[in-house]
Amino acid sequence: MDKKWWKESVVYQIYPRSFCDSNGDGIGDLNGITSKMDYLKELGIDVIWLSPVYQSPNADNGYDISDYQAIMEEFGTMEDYDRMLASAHEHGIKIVMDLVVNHTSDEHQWFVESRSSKDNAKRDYYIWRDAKDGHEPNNWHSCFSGSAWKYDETTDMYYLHMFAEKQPDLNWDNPVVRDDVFKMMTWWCDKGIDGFRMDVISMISKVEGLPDGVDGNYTPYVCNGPHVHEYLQEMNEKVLSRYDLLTVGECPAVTVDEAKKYANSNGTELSMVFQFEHMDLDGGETFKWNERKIPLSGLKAVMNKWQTGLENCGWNSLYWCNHDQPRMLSRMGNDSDEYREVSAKMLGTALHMMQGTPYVYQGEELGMTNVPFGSMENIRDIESINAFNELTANGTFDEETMFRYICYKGRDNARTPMQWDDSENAGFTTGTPWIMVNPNYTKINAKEQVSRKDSVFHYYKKLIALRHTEEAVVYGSFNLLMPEDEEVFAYTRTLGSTVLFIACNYSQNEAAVEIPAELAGKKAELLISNYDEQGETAAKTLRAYEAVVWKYTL
Ligand code: TEU
Ligand code: CA
Repeated sequence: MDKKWWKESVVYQIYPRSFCDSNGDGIGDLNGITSKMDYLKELGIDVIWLSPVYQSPNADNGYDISDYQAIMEEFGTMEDYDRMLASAHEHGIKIVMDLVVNHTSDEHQWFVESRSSKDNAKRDYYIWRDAKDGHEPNNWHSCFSGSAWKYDETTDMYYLHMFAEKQPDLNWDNPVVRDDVFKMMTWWCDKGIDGFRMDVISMISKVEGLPDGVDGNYTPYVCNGPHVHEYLQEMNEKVLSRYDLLTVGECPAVTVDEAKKYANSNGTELSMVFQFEHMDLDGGETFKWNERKIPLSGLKAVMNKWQTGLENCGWNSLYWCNHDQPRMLSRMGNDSDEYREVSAKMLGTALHMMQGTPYVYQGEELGMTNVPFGSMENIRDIESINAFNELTANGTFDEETMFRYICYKGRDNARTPMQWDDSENAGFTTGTPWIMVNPNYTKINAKEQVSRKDSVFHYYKKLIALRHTEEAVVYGSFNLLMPEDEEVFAYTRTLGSTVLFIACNYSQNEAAVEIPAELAGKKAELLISNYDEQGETAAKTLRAYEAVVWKYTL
């Protein structure tokens, strides 16, 4: 298998608004990130994925960009950015920028011009259509509730927005748009950045004619569209291939077969994709709002499909959470005082020992949990707010139920401030935070965890280090064990004569594991475990949320 630095790396995602506030305005910023570089170095990560820091009116916290070559005022200046980049590089940490080019803000100069008249030179930068029989051009739903079309009085036409009204979709079929995007990307690459995370990049090519979907479902006409690979190959040829980058495409509705193209090992498109199938197991894509847990057998089946499906022909990304998902611990583990740490370590083990590039979302390394929001007044996320309004108005849920679902699945769970210490506002800000702090910061915070050797932080540090010291963790082939079992997630990773045996108990009960025959009774080295006492060889039962990694040399 081709060796690449980005296959051997662990990425840490920073959501800048909530990471660290350096000037007391309640909003995280670039100088705040720079001040935490030593912390990230100690954790041992290789790459930072920075959620958007560009100029933005913040309808969707920076995923609505009004100038790609300027920094959001609240976050600082371009000088602050350059200092952060230099500091990261001095620490041996790379920076991957979030590239949001399926859409811009409606306040971007391109859109301001585009909407001004039908014959404006930038008119075709966006997707404009006439009304159809007096209503929207088609029946597509927006990801953020309501129709995906917005009527614009100036020219008596509609524009397409797959997300919020303030996020008009760019028209990628226009070669001038592509060139402008590529120029902007080149400008960032020349600054010395190390890659791009590409927001909803699977959605940039829409099926011609924009046909109605069943019940308004746009997926077949928007995701993995007719020209998406052609456009990415063009991007690769004109920009990406000229630098040494980590590129990861966020790809709603991607299948393994599609991923083999996006992340092909010839390197003609991207390094890897974010797939969603495992996140959708509790209802995600079809219907997000519920209180379901992700079931283990389903999770294993999906992970197995991706692990084996991309082996030797692509590359996986690995994640349990990000800024769009609730906290993994509350969704897949156990966030009670008794099991929080042990289950956080178990989930980390299950993820980090698979093949692919792991992503750690800020606070995951501390075992941060979902948030007791109390009321809708504390919710900031446009997706949650719009969904609340739509689904309570149309009678799908009563307000209480919908609010409960938002507390369980809403994106704000991941967006409350990073918990640095037990001082006021968790040490995130000296001012008033833009979103509430999780009250559990007094017991869950970085300061305490860094000072305690058996913390989740130190466990993650060890997991990350294993990727750098054990080649089999990076390049070993994956083999799922016990596929039907509802309690144990076990697999092996094999590289040459090395076999890693990974067993994780996803449940609170004691659970039996089957040790593969070729390993049974053999001497092995324990690489990591979330329980203190371990025997000489792999045990046949796992305690509550126990995780072990044994290394065999055959
Ligand atoms: O998310 C795209 C996406 O697929 C989301 O709709 C996601 O499924 C949803 O938020 C889960 O509830 C990206 C960004 O990661 C997200 O933060 C942005 O809001 C969105 O694109 C628009 O740019
Ligand atoms: Ca600030």
